[in-house]
Formats: sequence, C-alpha cells, structure tokens
Amino acid sequence: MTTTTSPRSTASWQAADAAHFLHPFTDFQALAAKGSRVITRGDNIYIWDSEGHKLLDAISGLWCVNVGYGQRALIDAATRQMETLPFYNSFFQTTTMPAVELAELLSSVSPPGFKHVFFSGSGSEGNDTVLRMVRRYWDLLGQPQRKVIISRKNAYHGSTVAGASLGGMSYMHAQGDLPIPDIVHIEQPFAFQLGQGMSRADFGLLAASWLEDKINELGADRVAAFIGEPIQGAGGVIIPPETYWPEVQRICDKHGVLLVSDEVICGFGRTGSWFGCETMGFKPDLMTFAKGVTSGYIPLGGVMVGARIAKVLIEQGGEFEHGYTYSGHPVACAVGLANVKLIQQLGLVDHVRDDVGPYLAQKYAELADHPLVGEASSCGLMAALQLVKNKTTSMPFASELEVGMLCRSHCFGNGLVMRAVGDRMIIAPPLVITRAQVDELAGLIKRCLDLTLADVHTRGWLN
Ligand code: PXG
Repeated sequence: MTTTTSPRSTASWQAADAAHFLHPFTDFQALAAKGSRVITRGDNIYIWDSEGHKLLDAISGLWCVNVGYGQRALIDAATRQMETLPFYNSFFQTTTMPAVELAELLSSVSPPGFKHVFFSGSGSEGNDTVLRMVRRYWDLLGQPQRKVIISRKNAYHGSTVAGASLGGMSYMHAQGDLPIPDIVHIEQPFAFQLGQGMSRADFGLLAASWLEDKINELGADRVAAFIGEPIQGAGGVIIPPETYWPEVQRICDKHGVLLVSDEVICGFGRTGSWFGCETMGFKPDLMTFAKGVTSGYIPLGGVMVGARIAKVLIEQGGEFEHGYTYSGHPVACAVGLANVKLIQQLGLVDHVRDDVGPYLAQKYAELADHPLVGEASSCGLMAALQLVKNKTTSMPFASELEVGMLCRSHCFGNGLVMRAVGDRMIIAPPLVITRAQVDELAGLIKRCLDLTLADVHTRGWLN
C-alpha cells in the first residue's frame, strides 16, 4: 500500500531533499548518501512513510504530539482562525481573541501564582525570553550584578544562542563559542551514571548539593537563576530521585535564586500532571513551554510568569524591550486553545497519571529483566531503557559500537519509532495511547531488544 497520492517516487523525494533541504542536527553528507525517510501521514499514535510502512510513533513526533495525530478539533480551530484573521501582531496596544483566551486558559491549568504568559514561537525562543526576563528582573530590583544562570550538563534548552548556552550539550557548545558569558553548568542528577552504590534518595540530595556548592563558589549575590527540565528529555529521559527537586527548591529559596522549570517536554500532561514541576514537587518562578501546548500541530512556545516576577515587571518595569513577530500568533493560539481544551475533555492528564502511566511502568519493570537492560525507568509517559554490556556490573558497551543506533534501526525495521541517546533507548508516546497499545509498544520493544541482543552476540560484543 502506498499512502502518497504524489506521482513522485520516494527516490525522487530523497534526491530533492538532499539537494535543497539542510536538516536540523544532521550530517548533511551522510544523510544524502542514505536518503531521508519520507513521512507522509499520521493517525492517532501511528505514522506512515512514502513506502507505505506503518510505524508506532513512540516519540510523539518530537515529544510534542500529545493528543495524537488527526484531531479534528485542532484542524478546525486552525481553519476557522485562518479564515477569520490569519495574523495580527500584539505589539502596538492591540490584541487578538485567541491569544487572550489561551493566556486565560493557560493561567487556569498552571500551578497557583502563574497568572501571566509571554508567548514565543518555540521552546528555544521561550528560553531566550527567560534569560531576558530574569536579568531584567534583577536589574529592576537594583541588583544588576545578579546575572549568572546555573544550568546542568546534558540539559537541553534549545538551539538559539541563549538556548544552546543554557543547555549543557558540549557538542553544541563546541560549535559557535558557546556558552555566552555568565551561564555555568553543574553535573546532572543522573543516578545510573553518577550514583552507583548509593541510595537514590541520598544521591538526589548529593546532586542538589552541587547547586549549593556552585552558588557558594560564585557568591549568591551574582546568581540570578537556576534552570532545569523536571525530567531531562533529550539528554536521555533522566528521572531525578524524589529528593532532588525539593532540595533544589530549598537551596534556591535560601539564596534568593530564581527557579526556572523548562516544561517544553514535561508540560501538558506528559508526566501525569499538567506540568512536570508538579510531579517532581517544586514551585518555579518561571515555566518555559512549547511542543505539547499545540501538540506540535503548529509552532508555539512561551513562558508562564509567576507572581514574584510578574509583579516587578508589571509594577516597576516600564517597557520590556523584547518580543517576537509571532508572540501571540492568533492561529497558533487558536490551535493551542483547542488542544488544551481537548486534553481537558479527554481527561488525558488523569489518563496518564492513573491508567497508562502506571501500566507502562509495569511493562517497563518486565523489560528490566531483559539481558541487555541495565536500567528501566519511567515517569508518566516518558521512559528509558539503558542498554548495557553486563547487567550485573552495569558495564556499558564501548560508545563507538553504537549499540543504541543498532537497536534504533531494528525499531524502524519493525514498525517502531524509538529514540536512541547513546545507549539509552527512550520513548514519549502520545498521551492518547491505550493499554492495548501499550501492550503493542512493549511487544515491539521486546522484539527489538531481542534482535539487538542477537546482533551483539553474533558480533562478539558481549565478551
Ligand atoms: N527545552 C526543552 C526541554 C526541549 O526539549 C527546547 C527547549 C527547544 O524547543 P524548540 O521548540 O526550540 O526546539 C526543547 C526541544 C531530541 C530533541 O533530540 C529535543 C528537542 C528538540 C530537538 C531534538 O530529543 N527539544
């Protein structure tokens, strides 16, 4: 079955793609040699490629298609808004109804104290806004020397100059003289890598103490904010111990440091709460969002601004010299509105917390027994499997063997999209997934692990 009505062959699409389209985070030459997979349509939790292959999309597009593909309410909202008013700006004392309505609705689903939103076009732009807002806040309070933002190694906060600087990906920093000044990184709360032999609770406290060490080293009067993803997504679904975030909160409060939760992946139900900070038990001052706010149907991002910062910006701030053409884009906001309402109508946050999240955890506990799996962990509908050479000692494979990529190619070959971050296999399926589909997903994962195990065995990599 082919699913495209186009007369062009897959090879012709691939050739044109290679000739003209520079893909993000891609080795252009390597992709041109191999040819892109052409994705043609999606429905529910599945996508199809130009050769008619059906794939279970366990990464929700790119952590964003929370309500699944093909939702009529979002399509109709975009169409209606495009017909009525496809664009108007919100710069010169004008506004549009979808932007107002979405701002109102986001305030109502956010934790208490978040009554204001600043819209951007993406998560990266949202984090640029965070940087501008945090520094503006301290300027207004007469503490302009409070500039440093502390983040974590292996964090992902986007790919603009500020986003990549806030992020902790060394390979990104290596291209373009990043980070920019006054952004520093501490170690991540990755228990499997850094906390072997300790209880998770103790490791969580230890990892949080690295923040306090850094604040003390810099001097608290220089530290503007700490930023983190409640659960690191792109870094490999790293779920911190329960003790971590409350301790980070205590440290930030003690030193007057602002706390920023990057909710671009964790927001909008992914962890079984509206926002990941609620699942992880902390109360940030700012929350960056994107992706799940429109389920990726159209670009939209922004920052939820908590009372502490909103009060200063509004009452003492005068003009905030910052904004984007598409801040509050009416079509994007109309889709966001339809999406958030749909999440409410379908009860997806409860569905993740009470039903499919725990069910997935049960399946992952079974996968933990697989000989290749050193750690299986999940929170809501984010989950990771750490592939290891030796289950007993947790010894990793040599990274140049690229066992994760091997597993990923078995996934593609068997109708499953699963991400590999090194040898960590990660998923974040659409929130509409059912128990029966979780069974299907777990079955596919098991099969791909078995195929990978057979490969590493044949190649003698287990010795
Ligand atoms: N913050 C977080 C936590 C993210 O995950 C961004 C900010 C940036 O959002 P935009 O919309 O500017 O891309 C992200 C994006 C991956 C991957 O490989 C993850 C993201 C983007 C691209 C790839 O897992 N997350």
